[in-house]
Amino acid sequence: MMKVCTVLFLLRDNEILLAMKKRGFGKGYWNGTGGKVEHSETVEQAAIRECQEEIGVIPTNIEKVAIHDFVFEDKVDNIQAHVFITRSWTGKPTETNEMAPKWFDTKNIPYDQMWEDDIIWLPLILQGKKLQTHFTFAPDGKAVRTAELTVVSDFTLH
Ligand code: 8OG
Repeated sequence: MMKVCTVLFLLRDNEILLAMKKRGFGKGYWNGTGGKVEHSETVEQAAIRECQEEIGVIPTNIEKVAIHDFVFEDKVDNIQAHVFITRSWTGKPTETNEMAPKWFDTKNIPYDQMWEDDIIWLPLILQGKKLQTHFTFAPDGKAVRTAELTVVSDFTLH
């Protein structure tokens, strides 16, 4: 089985909004907002809904910048994560039960408190690239075992 998820980053000037995940999968990591795509919605709708639920912001004009395939050696459920960025939204980032948002300078991203793969791809996203990737993770679900990255001009789903 594959679970389709979203990750969305707000950007302004030279800053990126990260949010500390307070519960669930990825707890204790800084990340974009996001979660599982429900049956009744598109991936884009899910990215917007999750952002609203998790930090009280409604993004406008989201742009897809990556599709990651995350394969977990010990789990039945692999993840396909669709990553978006936006520079426009309404509302002010606010802490909720799920996440605590904070602005970071893009030169000072706390990669040591993020998913281990993020340092491999997020810098490329911040350079304006679009990526399709395939990562495998060790049985602990955290350590990156293999990484394949392709820079794309368009996305293909398989
Ligand atoms: O709904 P749930 O809490 O399970 O969502 C998990 C979130 O974590 C979802 O937004 C996808 C995201 N996520 C992973 N793996 C990774 C990863 O390796 N890097 C980043 N940045 N996000 C990830 O599940």
